Amino acid sequence: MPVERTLTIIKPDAVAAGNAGRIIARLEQEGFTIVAMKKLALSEAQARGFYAVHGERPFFEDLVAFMTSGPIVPMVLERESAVAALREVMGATDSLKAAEGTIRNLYGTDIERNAIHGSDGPDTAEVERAFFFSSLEQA
Ligand code: 3AN
Repeated sequence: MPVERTLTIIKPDAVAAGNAGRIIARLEQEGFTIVAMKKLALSEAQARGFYAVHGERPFFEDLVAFMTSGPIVPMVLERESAVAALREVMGATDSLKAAEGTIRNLYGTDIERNAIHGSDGPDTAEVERAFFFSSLEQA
């Protein structure tokens, strides 16, 4: 099993609710190493850029508004099979359908306010890591 890196974001709902620390602790328990981490607020242009692949979807404007509604905590995580392992611990996109005990089940509200983002594949992970962190920050 290859050691991989992926990108996660603790979203504005989870940061505002004071759940960032609990989510970080859970990720460490699940065997992820935090390679890089910061707290920031996305501008509207940055949020549009990050979610550009969803630009034509009906929920895009709401998604941009939500992701710019408060600070977020992006992190680069490392683990064996990090991309798939993170998707598993996050749970389904819709928090209301996420399996018991997953991060979205525990800390999310619905399909939009779902507490956490995780890259959906190794190629996406590379692009998304570079969006938030320089190569020096991920060394
Ligand atoms: P995931 O984050 O599980 O990879 P994607 O990539 O399909 O899910 O969607 C990106 C983000 O867009 C989701 N995290 C969620 O916040 C939002 N989203 C996806 N589908 C919907 C929807 N039908 N209504 C509102 N927001 C959505």
